[in-house]
Amino acid sequence: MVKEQTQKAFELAVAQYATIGIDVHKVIGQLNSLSISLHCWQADDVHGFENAGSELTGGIQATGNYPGRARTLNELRADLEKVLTLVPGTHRVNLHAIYGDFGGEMVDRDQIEPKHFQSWIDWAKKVGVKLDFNSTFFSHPKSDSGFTLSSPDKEIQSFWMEHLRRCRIISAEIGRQQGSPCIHNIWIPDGTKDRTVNRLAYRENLKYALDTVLEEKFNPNYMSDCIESKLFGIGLESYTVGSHEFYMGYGVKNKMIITLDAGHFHPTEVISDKISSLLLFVPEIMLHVSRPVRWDSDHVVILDDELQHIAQEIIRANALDRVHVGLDYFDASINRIGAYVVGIRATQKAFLQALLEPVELLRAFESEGKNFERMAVLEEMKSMPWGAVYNYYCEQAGITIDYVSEIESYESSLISKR
Ligand code: RNT
Ligand code: ZN
Repeated sequence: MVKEQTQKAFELAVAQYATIGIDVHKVIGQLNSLSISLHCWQADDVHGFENAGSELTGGIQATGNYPGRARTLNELRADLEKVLTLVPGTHRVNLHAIYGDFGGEMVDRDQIEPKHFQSWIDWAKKVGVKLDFNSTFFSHPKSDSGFTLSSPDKEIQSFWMEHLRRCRIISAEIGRQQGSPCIHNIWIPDGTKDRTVNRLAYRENLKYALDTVLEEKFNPNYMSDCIESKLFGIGLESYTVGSHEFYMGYGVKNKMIITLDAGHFHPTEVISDKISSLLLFVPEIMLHVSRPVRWDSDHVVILDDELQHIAQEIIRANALDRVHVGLDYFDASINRIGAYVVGIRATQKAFLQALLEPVELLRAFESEGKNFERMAVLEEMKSMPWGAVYNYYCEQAGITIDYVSEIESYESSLISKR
């Protein structure tokens, strides 16, 4: 139900955007078609359900010990369902291999099968979301050496190749059943703490492992792989096998989806500027929208400049259909449902603002050399009433804009009892 106040503010906004040639109703339709892939791992600080005590490794860290993390499949699904009631739109859920339904058994990474994810597929259908997938190359004794697919130890390397092989089969089965391609992300933590004299050798190993496993082809209507680079991990500061150059080369050569994680570059380097380049050379891009604070800290996404630039670059490149938008952060220091909702809302707001931009007008200024005019309009856009549009978008979809108190009551009635 749209409140009177929301409706009034919206109507004023529609009129104001009309003066710069923007059709707000059309924009709402475009925004509504943006499915954001929600990372299941924010709900439980990247623990997964393999065996209760497993420690998070691989150079990533969830800091904080806010009470109430999801400890079981049911708790995690309940949390995700709650999140989905608090944001407009139809979204996706991004699983990791360690989140399988293993029924209390120890199923090792080289043993997982589609049947371990059938209850997720059924759940997703019931809840009305599509699933994406990730191989899990961390938090396992066989990754403790710092190497997985790039390992010089043939036994370790084949173990992880088998994991990758199975994850692709699982992804394809998910995609087949859900009638939408499951995007399967490959990120490995491989690297070294100190300087290595074998930079080339590990990369050759990684290339060999990927070449071998990816030789098996799947129906693109069922699944597509994407590859995610990184700068460094905690304890792996000096060398990362899967660097940006490695995967950019690999992705361009093999026409693969490249994953850009906002936290995986130098502190002043931004992914927003990479989008228009990559789009010329790879078929699609997967985004891991994250917020690095000095390092790949995986803070909750907020509506900051870089998020706005990312959305603007995609919209200005008219590439919404070639970019998969996923979230990737894990803040264990605050209410985890709230962390999801704030990040999703921020992402939607960034895209909304980008869609409301009078890009043709701005381009006309630019081609005439009217750079002051371009700057002025860009500045004025920042205080246009896009917030009124977002509130209307929520309420007309039956979503409350008072999500804070909703989350507080979910916390006091459910989460606090965990
Ligand atoms: C790690 C990568 C990776 C993970 C998830 C859990 O630096 O960003 O995407 O965050 O797979
Ligand atoms: Zn990531």
